[in-house]
Amino acid sequence: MHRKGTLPTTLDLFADDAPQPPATERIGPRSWVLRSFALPLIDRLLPALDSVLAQAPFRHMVTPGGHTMSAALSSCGSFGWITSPRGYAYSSIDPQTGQPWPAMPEVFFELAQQAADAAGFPGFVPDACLINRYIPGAKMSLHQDKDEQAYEWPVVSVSLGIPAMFLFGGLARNDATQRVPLFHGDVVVWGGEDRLRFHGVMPIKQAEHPQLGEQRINFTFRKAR
Ligand code: MD6
Ligand code: FE
Repeated sequence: MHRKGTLPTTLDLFADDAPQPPATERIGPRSWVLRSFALPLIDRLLPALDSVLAQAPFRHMVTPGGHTMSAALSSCGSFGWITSPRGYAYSSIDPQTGQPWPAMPEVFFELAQQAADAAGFPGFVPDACLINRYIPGAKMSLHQDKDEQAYEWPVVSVSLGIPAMFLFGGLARNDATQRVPLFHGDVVVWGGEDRLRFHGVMPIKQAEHPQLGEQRINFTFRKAR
């Protein structure tokens, strides 16, 4: 798309003939990475996130084993994910404020539903959205998402801010893991036979994002009940 007499601009990188990474990558039989899928909604997502966090600020939860998680957590929707000495659970009350969790913003819901639909799970109605914040050095150890009552629905995971290396394993803790780099706007959806696969996040590398600064924000949408 070079026009004679004009300098090439960065827009040329996105010209039709430039090599582009695939927009959708399959990482399991029913698991997909939807590249940049959240970007069309980003101008609505960020203010909605701020308003949720004003009502339910990030906090570092302590696992039943006594470890403080390096990622800070909040939630919105009917149910939030909490830790306690008795284990992990979904609760309709934020233990830090004694109030119900903030409602799930409409734009969050739209994004989760569109992504689930695109990945072959139409009709997804999430009732819980966990919000994780990672600063450089924070990580998430390999785990399964198994505190929900509705495994027939997928998990929809949205990455914003600085990049992460996501680890996607198998149904057994010791199964080999794939490394999947995730960038601002990418959405991962998995369900069906993949729903209980182990996964985690490697320690986040130092970086700065123009809109979000030195942090990665991850939303995971689930149907908890
Ligand atoms: C994260 N995500 O990406 C952590 N769980 O920050 C998760 O633990 C996760 O991304 C279930 C499904 C998708 C996820
Ligand atoms: Fe998880």
